[in-house]
Amino acid sequence: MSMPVRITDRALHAIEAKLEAGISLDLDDGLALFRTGDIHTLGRLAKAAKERKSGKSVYYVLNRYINSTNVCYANCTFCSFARGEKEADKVRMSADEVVAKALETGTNFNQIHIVGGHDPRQLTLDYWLPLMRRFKELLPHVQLSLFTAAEIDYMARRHRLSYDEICGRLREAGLDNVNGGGAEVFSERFRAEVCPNKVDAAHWLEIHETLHRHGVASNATMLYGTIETLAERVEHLIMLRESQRRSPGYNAFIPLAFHPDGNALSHHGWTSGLDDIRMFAVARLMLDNFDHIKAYWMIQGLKVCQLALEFGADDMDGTHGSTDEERIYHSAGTSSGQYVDDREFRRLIDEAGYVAVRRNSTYETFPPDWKPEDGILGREFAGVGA
Ligand code: V47
Repeated sequence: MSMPVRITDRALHAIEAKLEAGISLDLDDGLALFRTGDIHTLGRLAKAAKERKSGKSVYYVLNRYINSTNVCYANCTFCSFARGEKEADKVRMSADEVVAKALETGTNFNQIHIVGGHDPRQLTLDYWLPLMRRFKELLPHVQLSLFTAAEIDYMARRHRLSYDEICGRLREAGLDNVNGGGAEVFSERFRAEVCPNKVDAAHWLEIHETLHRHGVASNATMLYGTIETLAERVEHLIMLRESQRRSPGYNAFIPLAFHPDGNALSHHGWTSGLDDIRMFAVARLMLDNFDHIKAYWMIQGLKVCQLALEFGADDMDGTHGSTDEERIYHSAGTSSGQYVDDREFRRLIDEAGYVAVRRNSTYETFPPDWKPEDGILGREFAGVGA
């Protein structure tokens, strides 16, 4: 005999009815979800929403992750990664070094993920366009997931190009996907205090919408756990949902838990496991037009990310090359290592009762043992506009 489902928070009854009728949730619903003490119902609703989108599939990618420069003058107060030109531990890779790093452990991977600082000597089209073309020649099976909208805004202003022009040039050179960073929290109050020198919310959204019109897919993020209010979190999610309606092309949303070591916001400390889990679930329920909610092991740790699969997440990102040096989260105190084997992703996904599916940046899928010699297979998830 099955047990009746017990909902202890009445607000969740109305939300469940809306979800079943396919009605998007509003600000008050989002606040009720963040505040509910009925974490089990929250998880059940988010898991059901995930399964309506992608059934039993949970995705991972064989990836090369590179931070090509940590020189940055944006001075965001949450950041522990940025270095100035004269600091001894600045890292600025030449194009040859970036290529060598990507190839360090062979060619059997499907994505290169690169983000870096606002570095006047590296963040130029003269550096990036030839490097992107070189990657496409050497590794035609690999998708390029490069930059954030903040970096694209920086390059556009430097070269005095419109967003339309720069997105067109980057697409032509082989850009497949743009990473979700730089979004932080869209609230003007938050940005004025935390990241006043970075692209504002309207321009961040405009860049992503322009990329989508050029056929470049993208991700979106939110940095949570500092000075933002719960209402600002929900408003951020609603702004992303509206942007996806105007110009579809976002694949995944990734909640970025604040890491406090070595930055000016350290006094906010670490996010809690419950806050992390709620963040995944609320994102899944608010973002009804995003296919994927990504739980990135390097950020919340493998254990929380596996639990996130019970709370609406359907993607664990993936491997880094074995010697790669991710710096954004490692300089801010993450205890995740640099490398997790793809067998470990499959084991964790399988143990959670899901089917592990290997993907690339735009969610084209591959058998686990796929190799570049096998040629491109499968297009179950078409990526942009899917
Ligand atoms: O915009 C920086 C964040 C972002 C800290 O698209 C921090 O798959 C927490 O773009 N604590 C850049 N967060 C990283 C990024 C990204 C990350 C993971 C997945 C994807 C994707 C993209 O990193 C920045 C900022 O929001 N960040 N410092 C910190 N101390």
